[in-house]
Amino acid sequence: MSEEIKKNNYSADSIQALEGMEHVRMRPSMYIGDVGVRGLHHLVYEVVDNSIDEAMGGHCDTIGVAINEDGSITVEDNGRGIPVDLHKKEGVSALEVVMTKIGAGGKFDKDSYKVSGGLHGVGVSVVNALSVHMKSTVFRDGKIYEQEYERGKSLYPVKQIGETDKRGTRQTFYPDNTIFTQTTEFSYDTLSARMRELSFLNKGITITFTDKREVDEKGEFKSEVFHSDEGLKEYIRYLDGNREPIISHVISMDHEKGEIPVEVALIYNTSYTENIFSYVNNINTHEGGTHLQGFRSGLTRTLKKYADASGMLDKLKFEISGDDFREGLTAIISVKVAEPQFEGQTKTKLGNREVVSPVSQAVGEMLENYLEENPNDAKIIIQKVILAAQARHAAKKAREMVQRKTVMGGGGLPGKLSDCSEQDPARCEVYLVEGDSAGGTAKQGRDRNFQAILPLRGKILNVEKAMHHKVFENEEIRNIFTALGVTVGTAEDSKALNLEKLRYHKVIIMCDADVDGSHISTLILTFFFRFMKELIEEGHVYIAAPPLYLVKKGNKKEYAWNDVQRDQANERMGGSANIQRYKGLGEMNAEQLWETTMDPNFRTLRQVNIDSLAEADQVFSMLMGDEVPPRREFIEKNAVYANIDA
Ligand code: 0RA
Repeated sequence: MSEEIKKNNYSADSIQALEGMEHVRMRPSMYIGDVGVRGLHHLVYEVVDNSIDEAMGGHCDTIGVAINEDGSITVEDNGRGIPVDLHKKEGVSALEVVMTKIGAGGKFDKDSYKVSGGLHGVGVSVVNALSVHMKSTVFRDGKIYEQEYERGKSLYPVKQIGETDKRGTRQTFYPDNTIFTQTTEFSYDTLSARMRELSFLNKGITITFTDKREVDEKGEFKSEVFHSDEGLKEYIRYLDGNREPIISHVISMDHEKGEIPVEVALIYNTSYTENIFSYVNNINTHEGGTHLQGFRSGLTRTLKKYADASGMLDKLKFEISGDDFREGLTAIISVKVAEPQFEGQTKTKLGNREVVSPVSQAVGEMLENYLEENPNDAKIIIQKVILAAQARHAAKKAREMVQRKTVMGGGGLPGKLSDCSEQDPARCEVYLVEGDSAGGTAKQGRDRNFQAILPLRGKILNVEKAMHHKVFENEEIRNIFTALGVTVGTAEDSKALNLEKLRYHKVIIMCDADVDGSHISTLILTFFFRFMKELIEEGHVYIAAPPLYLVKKGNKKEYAWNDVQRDQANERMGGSANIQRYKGLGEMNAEQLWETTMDPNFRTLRQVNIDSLAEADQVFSMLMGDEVPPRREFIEKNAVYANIDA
C-alpha cells in the first residue's frame, strides 16, 4: 500500500463488505424509499452524493451530471478516483468491493469528511444492484480503469483500458425497469432543481447538468451550470427573488470549523409567510428537528432582547409570541452532523440533541452583530414583529370563528357543499369545482355515495399576498376548512394542522382546462401549500383532468386530452370527424363530465406532491407574487403546476 493512501486513513481492507445485493433487489424500498418516481431519482442523488463528499473533502471542484441519449445517467467528478488496488480480504479490487458489496460505501473513508445520511448514503452498490447495467471508469495514477456490471454483478475484473492525465471517477447506470416498473424516465426539472439546491448548499463546487435526450433548434443539448460562491446567501436571493426585501442585506454566517458545521442565511420580506428550509447533510429535513429548534430559539431570544432594550415594545398591549418573529422571514439552515438520528413519519426530522445549542448560539451571534451594525434594519424588523403580533390577535379571532363552525359538525357544514352519503373518510372524495354552474353539473354527474361537491366562487383569495386574518375571514376559504373538517392551531403551534378529522381522503381540484382554470387551480394549490401543507404531503390532493376535445362521427365518439389524441381519434374514424373543443367544464353535460373526469374507472387524477419544498415555494411566490414578467414567462413555458406534481 502506498504512503499516500495511508495518510488518508484509507486501506482497502477497512472496507467492511456486507452481503445483500440480492436483498436490495428483493426489498428495494428499504434502501431507496420507494420504487416510483422518487426512488428512481434517488439513484442519481446517491451517486452525486459520493462526488459531493469527495468535493467537501477538498479533493474535487467539478461534477458533471448527464441524462444520456438512451436515458441512462452519467455522473463524473475530478476527484482522486475510487481506488482500484486489491482488497486483501475480498480478493478483488477496492472498486469492485465498493460497487458490489452492500455497506461498503459508508465505512469506506470514515475519518474523512463524509456525512451522508437519511435516504442517501446507502452506497453506490445499491444503485448498481438496481441497474440493468452500470459502468465505472476511474482516472487515477495516469491510467484509465474500467469495470462493468449487470444488476449489481461484475462482468469482469477491473481492467486498465488506457492512459490519461485526468483524475476522477465516472459512473454510468441504466435503471432496471423490472424494479422501477412505473417509469425509468428521469425528469429534467426534478434533477435540475436538486443540482441547483446542491450547488447552493455546497458553495464553490461547479455542477454541470446536461440532458442529451433532445436537442434544441440550434442543435444543442439542454444544459445548465450551477455554481455558487456565496452559498446560502445566494440561495436566499434565489428563493426570495420575487418578494420585496425590507432590509438591506441577506444576514448570513458560516461556522465551518466547529464540531458541528452550521450555515445560516435569512432575510425579511414584505410578505406574511414564514419560510424556513432546513438541511442536514444536504438533505431537506421537511419535519424540522433540533437544528430548527436551535434556530428558532436563537432568533427569538436575540430579537426579543434587542426589542426590549430598544423600548419599542413599551406601549404594546400584547405579548409577543415566537411566531411573530418569523412573519415575512425566509431562512435556510444547513448543518452537517456526523451521525444524524432521523425521526418522524418521513424520517426527515433531526433528533440529535447536541445540535440545538451550537445552532442557537451561532444564530444569536450572527443576529446580534447585524442588529448592532444596522440599526435602521433592526428598527424595521422590530416594527414588522409588532405588526405581526397585532395581526395575530385579529387572526386568532377569525380562526376561532372557523373553528367554532367546524366543531358544530353536520350543522356547520357549508350550505354550498353537496355531501356524500358514505361515512368512511378513506372512501370519500370531494371535488372543489370552479364556479356554481360547473358545480351544478358535477353534482348531477357524481356518484353521490362517495363523491361530494364543493363549488367555489370564481377566483379564490390569493393567500400569497393576504394577511392571515384576511385569509381566515374569507368565505370560500372558510368553506374549504369546514367542508374538509380540518382545524388549524393549538396553543403550542398556531400553524399545526389537525388532519385527524379529515372528512375526505381525496381532495380533487377540478377547473377548466384553460389559462383561467389553471390560474384558479394554482390559487387553490397555493392555499393548500401555505395553510394545509400536510394535506399535500400526505398525498390527499389531486387535480382532475377534464378532456380538451370531443371527437364525433355518426354514433362514434371519443374524448381527447391533447392534440395527438384528437388527431388519432379523428384518423380512427376515417377522418373529417366533428371536433368540439371544450372551452370549459360548463360545456359538458353531467354524463360527459362523469364519463371523462369523475368516474374512477376512466378518469385520470394527478396526485400533487412536493419534491422540493424550496423549489415549490419559489414557484408559488413567483406565480402569485407581484412581478408579472417571470410569471408570464413561466406560464408560457410550462403547465402551471409543472414543477409541483409528478
Ligand atoms: C475513498 C478513498 C479514495 C477515493 C474515494 C474514496 C473516492 C470515492 C468517490 C466516489 C465518487 N467519486 C469518488 N472519488 C473518490 C482514494 C484516496 C486516495 O487516493 O488516497
